[in-house]
Amino acid sequence: MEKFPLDFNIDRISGTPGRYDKHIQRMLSDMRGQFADQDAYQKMIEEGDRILYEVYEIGRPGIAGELMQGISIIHAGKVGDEYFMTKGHFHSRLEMAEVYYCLMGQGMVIMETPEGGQSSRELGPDSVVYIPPRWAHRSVNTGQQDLIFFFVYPSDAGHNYGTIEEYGFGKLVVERDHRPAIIDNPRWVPPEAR
Ligand code: M6P
Ligand code: ZN
Repeated sequence: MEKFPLDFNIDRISGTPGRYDKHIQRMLSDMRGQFADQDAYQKMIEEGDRILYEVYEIGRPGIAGELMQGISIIHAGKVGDEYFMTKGHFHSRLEMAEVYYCLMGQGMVIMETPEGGQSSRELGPDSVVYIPPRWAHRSVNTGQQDLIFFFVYPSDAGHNYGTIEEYGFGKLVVERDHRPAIIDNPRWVPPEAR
């Protein structure tokens, strides 16, 4: 019991948890090939690498029945007209679900099944999104401030980035007329045609 404290607080200003086991920072350079506008990506990289999002993990043993918790912070910005976003993943154990509780900011969760089914939900202060089993998920910051949300998922779910690294998601979230719009990803190939 003592090895894993059972509670923590979240700082309402910074969104960071009072304790965590792992702090992951994902850089623009970690997202090569993920943003549709490759020229805009290249230009941004040349101006200097930067942190796109951060994850604070509160660990538990990676065994059945345990839950992993944490906070994700996606910074505001765009590559071309596409908003900053996470890499996105399926769970290695595909049947495992996840819950997001948004504390601050504005964004979207883009979801996709292995068969190519598409869905999305909005994230805003105090909204909760349930990501059902089998749905890959990527979160996107469509606002001007950090998007900060709490997540919880089975500790043994694992992350599978494979097909998403190759094809991306079927939908992109871009700015159109000063507001977010969901458009088709030209690079995406339906699973049955891969
Ligand atoms: C969410 C959770 C985490 C995930 C993080 C970053 O907070 O789903 O499990 O690690 O987003 O997303 P990704 O792993 O796709 O880069
Ligand atoms: Zn997940």
